[in-house]
Amino acid sequence: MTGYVNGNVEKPNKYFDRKDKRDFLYHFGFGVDTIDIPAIFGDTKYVCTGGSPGRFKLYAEWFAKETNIKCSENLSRSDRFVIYKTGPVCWINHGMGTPSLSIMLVESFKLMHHAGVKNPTFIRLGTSGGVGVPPGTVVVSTGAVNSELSETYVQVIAGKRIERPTQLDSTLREALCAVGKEKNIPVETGKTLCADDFYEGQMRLDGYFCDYEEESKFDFLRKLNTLGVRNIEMESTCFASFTCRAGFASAIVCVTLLNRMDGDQVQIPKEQYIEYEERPFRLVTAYIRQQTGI
Ligand code: R2B
Ligand code: URA
Repeated sequence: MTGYVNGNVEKPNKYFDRKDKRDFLYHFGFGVDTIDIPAIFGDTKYVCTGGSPGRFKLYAEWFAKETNIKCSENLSRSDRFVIYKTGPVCWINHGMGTPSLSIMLVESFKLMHHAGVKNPTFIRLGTSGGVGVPPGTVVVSTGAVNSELSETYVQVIAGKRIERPTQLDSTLREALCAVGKEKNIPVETGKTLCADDFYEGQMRLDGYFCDYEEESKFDFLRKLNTLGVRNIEMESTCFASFTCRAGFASAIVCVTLLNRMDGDQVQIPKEQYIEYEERPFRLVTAYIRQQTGI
């Protein structure tokens, strides 16, 4: 666990913070020299993230309305990610899959560093497929499992496999679960499988390709369930590993859109979909408001 800290922002890279080369966050479209990062982001306490740009705009607007705090314009100057700020909460989408998420996290960590934020909490609010839990369940992850079913995030650097731990903060998880109970939101805890794709990687039968049989799909889902996996998404190992490595408390709160034991297609009436999407938001917002008093 060398290089892992708890509490303060670690500055792991001696190259990016040089006086002669002022840092530019390419996928956010701004840098140290183009905007006043400490003035805009210096009071951040929470970075809430999830896949879809539209959902994160909506979450920021809902939060602003609920707390009577002004919602910023989209602060991103690139079309890769959106960034909204409502007081101490930054809302940034991360796209789909770990490569996209990893870019967003690295630039967010650098953003927090340049802003002088010492101890931000990162929370992923996402969607997922349930493994033996009813649709609409909010799974607060106890750990993240990769596509080879090991609790590590694998990075390949200079042609070498590097395995990093995927720990999440248990205090934060317990606090979130307590809020969920209080708010009557159906919450479960369990491991989350981080798949490398949506179709074959999650053993769906509705992809374009499928060279396995239906029984193998169910064998796999049952195996996952036995291992304590309660949902499947596509970012958890990277999210857990990066935040843990930087020493930031983090949690993954994903609503299940379907029970994969019952099917593969995600086909939910719009109203129902919006209500499901609201659940992680309601839970996380209540937690943040409880912690900050806003
Ligand atoms: C959940 O939903 C997306 C795929 O539909 C992916 O980003 C994920 O983790
Ligand atoms: N996201 C996923 O990755 N899988 C699902 O089944 C639903 C949402």
